Amino acid sequence: MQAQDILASLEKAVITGNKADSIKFAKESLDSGVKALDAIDKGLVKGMTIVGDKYAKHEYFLPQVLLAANAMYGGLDILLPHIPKEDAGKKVIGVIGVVEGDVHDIGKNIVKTMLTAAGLDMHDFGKDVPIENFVNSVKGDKASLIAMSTLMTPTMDGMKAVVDGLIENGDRMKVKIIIGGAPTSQPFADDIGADWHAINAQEAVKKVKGAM
Ligand code: B12
Repeated sequence: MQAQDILASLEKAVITGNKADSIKFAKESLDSGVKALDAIDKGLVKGMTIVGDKYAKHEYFLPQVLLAANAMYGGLDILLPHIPKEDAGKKVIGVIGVVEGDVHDIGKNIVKTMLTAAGLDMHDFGKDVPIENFVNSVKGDKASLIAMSTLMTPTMDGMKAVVDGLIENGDRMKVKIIIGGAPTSQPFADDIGADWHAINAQEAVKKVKGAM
């Protein structure tokens, strides 16, 4: 099978919510020398973007989206361990999580893996993370990077609450803050006093590695 066909099969596996195929073609992509990151970006993520569009147009409903997410995770479980890792000597400690009220964690998990592969020591707080867990991470986890994700508009304010909490407890200047997820942007990051916004995991690595 050609690389192009494998990527198209991964995309289709997510769109149709077929976890078995997602796993099968993820393995096939590795066997055929397709880079894990390409299989994720040009296969699985592409499929999930189409699922998102269909959901927005009411062509898909939550059960289909759940099946698609499940299929996406099937492929990710195979591919993420194959992202090449850098050995970065003394490690920067980072914490990452999805802000309170939001359970969308697929993108966060990709960003976590990419930052880990880039040599950071990432502590994963998971999803629906209380504000104070992020705020206390500088003292508790010795974090010098906080990465926050949200895909929902109503939960964006949680990011500002984290920045405000860090200012209040005197830790804001000890930590860099990067945010991401579809409703966020660099102007929003500037507005709430975060350091960076990144559109995807690759850009997150570039911004963090460039500065830290
Ligand atoms: C899959 C999905 C679900 C799954 C989530 C499964 C899971 N484990 O994550 C399920 C079915 C559970 C779900 C539930 C809901 N969902 Co939903 N969901 C989606 C969908 C279709 C895809 C999201 C996704 O995984 N994309 C693929 C990943 C790889 O992309 P990504 O998350 O954007 O991540 C990339 C970048 O954003 C960035 N990034 C992400 N995080 C971070 C963090 C940092 C630090 C950085 C630097 C970068 C970064 O890098 C990532 C990788 O490159 C989106 C539609 C869409 N177009 O996004 C709706 C969407 C996000 N959902 C939506 C809604 C409304 C809901 C529900 C409220 C629905 C309901 N009525 O119950 C619930 C949420 C419940 C809750 N409290 O959280 C809305 C949000 C609208 C809004 N703006 O507020 C969307 C946009 C759909 C829509 N058009 O209405 N959903």
